[in-house]
Amino acid sequence: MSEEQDKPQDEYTPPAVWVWDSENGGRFSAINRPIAGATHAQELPRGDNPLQLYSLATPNGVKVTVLLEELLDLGHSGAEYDAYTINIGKGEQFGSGFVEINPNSKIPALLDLSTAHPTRVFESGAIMVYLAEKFGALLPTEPSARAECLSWVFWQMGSAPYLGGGFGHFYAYAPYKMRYPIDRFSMEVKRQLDVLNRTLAEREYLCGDEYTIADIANYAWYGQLVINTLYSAQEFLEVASYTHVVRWATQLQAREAVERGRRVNRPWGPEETQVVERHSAADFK
Ligand SMILES: N[C@@H](CCC(=O)N[C@@H](CS)C(=O)NCC(=O)O)C(=O)O
Repeated sequence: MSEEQDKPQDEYTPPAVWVWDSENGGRFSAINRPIAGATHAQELPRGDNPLQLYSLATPNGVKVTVLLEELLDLGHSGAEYDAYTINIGKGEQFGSGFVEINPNSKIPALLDLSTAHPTRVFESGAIMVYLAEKFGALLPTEPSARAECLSWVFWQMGSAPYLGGGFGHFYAYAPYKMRYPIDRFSMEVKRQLDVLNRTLAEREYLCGDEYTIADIANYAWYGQLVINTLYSAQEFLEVASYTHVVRWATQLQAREAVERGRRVNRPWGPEETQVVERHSAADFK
C-alpha cells in the first residue's frame, strides 16, 4: 500500500451513541431522516385509470414505467395508468398520502383501483411481480423458468443498493471523495457487472430466450449504467469492457416501451422528452 493510500482522509471515532447531523452536506442530508412517518399532510392526486403510480424516473421508478408501457404494447388495456411525479428532493415522499401507500417513503408506489378495495404495492420488485402476475405477462409460469426469472429479479433487488446507495452515493453524492468506500463499492459493482456479462455471453436475455421482468429490472440499473450516464462513471468503471451487458442493454433500450417508460415522471433532460405526468398514450406526442 502506498503512503497516500495508508493515510486515513478523516479520522472519525464514533461516539457511544450516534447523533443525527442533518447538516453533513451530502446530496440527501437535508432530506433523509433517521425516523419514519409523514412530515406533513398532503393528499395524492388521482386520475381515472385503473392504476395510479407515484414515482420518479430514477432507475427504481423506470422499472415500473417500462413494465407498464410493455404491458400496454402487449394489449393489456387494464394496465392504463396515471403517473404522478414525486419530487424526492423536495421531500414529497414524506407527505401523508404517499406514506399511506408506502410506509417506507421511497418511490415507486402503486395503487390499483381495479380491485374490490384499492390495493397498495410498494418496493419496485413487488410492483413488478404484482403487475406481471395480474396480467399474466413477462414472468414465465413454468416452475423452473419462473424460478430463474425471480432469481434475477431478486438478485437485482439485493445487488443494486451496492451500486446506488454504495457506489453512486460515495462517487457522486457524498460531500467529498473518500477512497475507502469508493474502492469497496467499485470492486463490488464491477464484480456484479461481470456476473451479468458472463450470463449474457451465453443468453440473449437474462433468463434465456425470453424477455422478462428480470431484464427490465436489471436494465434500469446496470443497463443504464453501461450505456447512459448514470453517476458519470462510465470511464471510471470501464463499463465498455462488459461487452455482453452493453449488447443486451442497447437491444433493450431500442424497444419503444423502454424509450417511453424512461421519459415518464422525468422532470429533467430536454424539455420535449419529459413526461412529468402521464395519463394516456397521447402524453408522449
Ligand atoms: N428498495 C426500494 C428502493 C426505492 C428507493 O430507494 N427509491 C429512492 C429513489 S431511487 C427514493 O425514493 N429515495 C427517497 C429517499 O430516500 O428519501 C425499491 O426498489 O422500490
